[in-house]
Amino acid sequence: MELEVVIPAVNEERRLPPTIAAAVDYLAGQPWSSAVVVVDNDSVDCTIDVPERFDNPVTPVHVIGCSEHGKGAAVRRGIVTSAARFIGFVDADSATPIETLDKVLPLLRDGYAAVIASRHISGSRCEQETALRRCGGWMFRRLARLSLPDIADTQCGFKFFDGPLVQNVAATCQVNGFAFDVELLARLVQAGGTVAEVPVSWSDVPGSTFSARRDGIRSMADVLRISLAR
Ligand SMILES: Nc1nc2c(ncn2[C@@H]2O[C@H](COP(=O)(O)OP(=O)(O)OP(=O)(O)O)[C@@H](O)[C@H]2O)c(=O)[nH]1
Ligand SMILES: [Mg+2]
Repeated sequence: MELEVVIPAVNEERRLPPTIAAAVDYLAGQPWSSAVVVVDNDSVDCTIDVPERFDNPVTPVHVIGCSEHGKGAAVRRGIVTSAARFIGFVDADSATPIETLDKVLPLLRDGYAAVIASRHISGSRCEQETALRRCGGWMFRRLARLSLPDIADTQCGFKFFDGPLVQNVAATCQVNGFAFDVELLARLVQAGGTVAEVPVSWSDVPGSTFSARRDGIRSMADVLRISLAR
């Protein structure tokens, strides 16, 4: 299989259907093979029933579980269980349009280890959230630059990778929360991989699972730990 799209999801029965519908619609129109896998963490709503509604022979859609909690753990589970040539993840909220893949796949085929959507480079458009999120995001980016000085936005929920390379690296990662992207990208770069950022037209979507207080503090601590461990 050419491309597997992982969607980490917890209690996403409302945001997931339009996201999978758009992904399947886009992927079915491509000349290469693909599949969608939702990685659920004990959702208490009907999240696990959503994927089968979209399953089809051209673009299979299925759901798997994850014993460890957190977005990072879920994305890693999707990565290590895939056998695709290219593997990536998108958030359940469709904040980044799936058509961004038009720019991503050619770069992966050119040999980039990771191609990631970025809200902070020239050409991107970002309809940004509250002042608290903007301020937290700014601080997080400063800390992330200690590990990844050349990457403007490590946190956009739309990243695609060389499959075998990311599988090797993901198996060594440990951060389970929202800062996992920094660890994964830093280890890819340490392994000799190159990262390309593509500008994105990003829109804030209501229903975020990210809590500035709970996840923000943990993410700052994780990103600091990642940079100190280098
Ligand atoms: N499986 C799993 N998925 C998670 C977990 N925490 C978050 N997610 C998913 O990870 C994605 C994160 O997206 P959002 O909730 O939009 O959070 P965000 O994009 O970091 O923050 P915003 O900028 O507010 O949108 C969503 O698809 C969530 O359902 C978790 O513990 N387990
Ligand atoms: Mg989001």
